[in-house]
Amino acid sequence: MALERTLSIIKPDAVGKNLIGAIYNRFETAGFRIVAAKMMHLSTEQAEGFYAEHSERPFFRALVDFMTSGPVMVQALEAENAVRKHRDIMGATNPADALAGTLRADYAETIDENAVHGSDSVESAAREIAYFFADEEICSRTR
Ligand code: RTP
Ligand code: MG
Repeated sequence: MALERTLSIIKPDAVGKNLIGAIYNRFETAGFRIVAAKMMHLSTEQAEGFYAEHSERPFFRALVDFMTSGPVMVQALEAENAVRKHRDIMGATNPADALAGTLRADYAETIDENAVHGSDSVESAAREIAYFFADEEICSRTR
């Protein structure tokens, strides 16, 4: 099976709760390699551009306000089946629906502030990784 990459964001609530290390440990224990990473405080324009697909949804303003409320940790993760595997360890969008042992069940309280983002398809992953990282910033062990 081919290696895949996904774009992961530790959101401002989880960064604020000092959970970067705990969440990185989950990624590494699950078999991901962190191949690029940066801490950022997103501008309104960066957050709006990242979540452009949701621009007509009623929660868009709140989502942008939350994502710009503090620093985030952005990483590209590499593994077999990375997109699916990362969605599985994140858990459902609403932490109330997330399976026990997932990041959102363990570290988030509400659907609006749900600790982590993960790409939802291989195509989104490619677009989202390119949104934050130049090719030369990705330190893949595979090349
Ligand atoms: P994400 O993009 O952040 O990884 O989350 P997701 O795929 O699980 O959920 P998505 O549908 O892409 O929604 C993006 C973020 O918007 C907020 N949201 N609120 N109130 C609502 O019904 C609602 N639906 C979505 C969530 O914070 C979600 O993470
Ligand atoms: Mg999404």
